[in-house]
Amino acid sequence: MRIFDFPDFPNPLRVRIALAEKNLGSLIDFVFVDLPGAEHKQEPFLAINPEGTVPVLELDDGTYISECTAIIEYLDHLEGKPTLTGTTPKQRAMIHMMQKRAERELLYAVGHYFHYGTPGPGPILMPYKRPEWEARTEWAGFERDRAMEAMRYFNDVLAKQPFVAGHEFSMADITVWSGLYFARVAKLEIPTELTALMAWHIEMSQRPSVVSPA
Ligand code: GTS
Repeated sequence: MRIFDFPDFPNPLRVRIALAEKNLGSLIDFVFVDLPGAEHKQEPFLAINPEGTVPVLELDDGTYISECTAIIEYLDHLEGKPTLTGTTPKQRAMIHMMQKRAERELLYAVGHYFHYGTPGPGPILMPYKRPEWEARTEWAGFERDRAMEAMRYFNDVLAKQPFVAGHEFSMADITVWSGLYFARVAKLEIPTELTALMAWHIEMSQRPSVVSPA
C-alpha cells in the first residue's frame, strides 16, 4: 500500500500516528506530495483525490481512499492492537461522535484560522484558496474563537474521563492531538487554566506513536 502525504502536516500526522499505534508502518510506502508547491491542487494528483487534499491511501488493487477517518477505519480493520475505532456499538458511536466534534470544532477551525487569518503555508497556495474569504479577517477571528471554545469543551470532557471518547485511547484522541498540534503552528496555545486538557496533552506527547509516528 502507498500513502500520499506531506510528513508532519496535521492531517497526515493523524494517519501516521494510527499506523504507529497499530505497528503497521512497514506495510506502507510513502509518496511525498509538495503541498507548499501546490502539487495537490493540480493533475495528476487531482485524479487521485478531486478534493486536492492529503493524506490519500492507495490499496494494492489501485483503490484510492481519502479522508483520515476512512483511512484509519480501513487500517483499523486490518490487524494490530489497539482498536482505534471501537468494538462495541456504543464505543463505535461515541468515538465517531467525539472525533467528528474534534475535527469540525477544533482541527478544521484551526485550519481555517491558519489559512485565512495568518500568512498560512505561503504565497504559492493563495490562488487556490477562496479569495473572498481571505479578506474576511472577522471570519478568521470567528474560527479562532471557535477553536478556543473547542479547547474549553475538550477540557471539560477530559476532566471527567481519561480519553476523549471514554476510557480507551481512540481515533478521537488522535484528532484532538492533531488539532492542538495545528493550533500550536497557528500560535494558538492551550490556555493554562485548562488543566485537564494540559495534563492529557502532556500524557499524549509521551505516547510512543506520537513521539515516533510512522
Ligand atoms: N478531511 C480531510 C481528511 O480528513 O483527510 C482533510 C485533509 C486536509 O485538509 N489535508 C490538508 C490538505 O491537504 C493537509 S494539512 O495541512 O491540513 O495537514 N490541505 C490542502 C489545502 O490546500 O487545503
